[in-house]
Order: sequence, then C-alpha cells, then structure tokens
Amino acid sequence: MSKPLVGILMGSDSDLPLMQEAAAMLREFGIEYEMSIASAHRTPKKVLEYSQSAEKRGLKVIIAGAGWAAHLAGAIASQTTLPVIGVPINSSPLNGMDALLATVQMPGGVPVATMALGKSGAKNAGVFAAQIIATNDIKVANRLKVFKVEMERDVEEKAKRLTAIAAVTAHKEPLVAVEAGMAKKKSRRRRRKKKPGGTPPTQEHAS
Ligand code: RP5
Repeated sequence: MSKPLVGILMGSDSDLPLMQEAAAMLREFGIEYEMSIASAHRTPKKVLEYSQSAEKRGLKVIIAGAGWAAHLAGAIASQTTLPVIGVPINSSPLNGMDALLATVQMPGGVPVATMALGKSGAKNAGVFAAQIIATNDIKVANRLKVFKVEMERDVEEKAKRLTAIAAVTAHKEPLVAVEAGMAKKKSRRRRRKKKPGGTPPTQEHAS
C-alpha cells in the first residue's frame, strides 16, 4: 500500500455517512486516502497539527467536511498551501446554509474550493481531488476520462428508456386529457344547474 495522497477530515462522526461519498470516489479512481475526525472548534490543536504536517506526510489535497459554523476547511487552508476542498454539511437547523456560507466566504488569499451541499457535494469533492491528482498522474487522468464517458452513457440510456416509455404511453395520454376535460365540463354543468334554485354556494366558493 502506498502513502495516502488525499486527507479527508470531518468535524464529527455524524458527518461520516456523507463524507463516505468522497472516499468512494477516491476508491473508484484508485487513489489512496486517509480519513479522520477533527473539529476547528472542539479540537483546534489537532486541526493545526494535521494541517501543518500534511504536506510533509505526502498529502496532495485535503478534503474537509463540516456542518454548522463550518470553519474546518478554512482553518486548514490558513495553515497549508495544499489545495483544500470544503464540503458544507447540512447538519444544522438552518439546513446547511450556515455551513455553506462559512465554508465558501473565505477572505482573499486563503481559498477553499467549496462544493455543493449534500451527497453531490461530497461526491464532487472526491472527483475534484482526483482531478487535482490527475494533473500529475496519467492513470488517474485516464480513469477520469472513462468516468466522464460512463456518465454520458448513463444519461443517454436514461433518455432512451424515457423515449421508450413515452412511446408506449403516448396513446393513453390523450385519453387521460379527454377524461380530465370531461370531468371539468361535468362539474361546470353541475354548478350551473345548482345556481338558480339550488343550494347557495359555500363560503369557500363564494369568495
Ligand atoms: C460540526 O458540527 C460537525 O461537522 C457536524 O456536522 C456538526 C454536529 O456535530 P455533532 O454534534 O454531531 O458531533 O462540527
């Protein structure tokens, strides 16, 4: 086993289910990674040590996921020149808006490449880390190319399936539309009949 090239840090074990998406992508591209928990607020010394030793230990990229006032990615970026990818996590009552802003709004000179909220964000963190590694690793670059082609093929297959379903159901749709139209006409007729001598409209309909 070779040395890990990517470090995945997260603020709490409650972030793990989401951050595993990043790890899964790294495995797909054959990239060694390490994973740990460190919090900018609860274990600031650990974050400092991790960030300052990362480059010497051979890491090329750091992925940092955190929720709430998510300062983890920024705190790491303040201590290293390695690229830092931030994954905001929607673990708070604000549904991650707090984490998103805390991660993305870095002051000039200390960038954090901030991903989307949710599963896609964690997945993209893995892909983005792979893209950084690929600038100096032909094997990873080739795997990324295959990944793109497969993604395109998946979408095309979905489109074909949808076209097939649409072709099968095409003749049913006009019937549905006719039935809906008929139902509307019937209720309009019923309302017209009731108006002159029938029961007065309810409060809801009168308004
Ligand atoms: C953040 O606080 C973590 O990244 C996590 O998303 C959130 C909640 O942590 P726990 O209270 O679940 O440990 O630091």
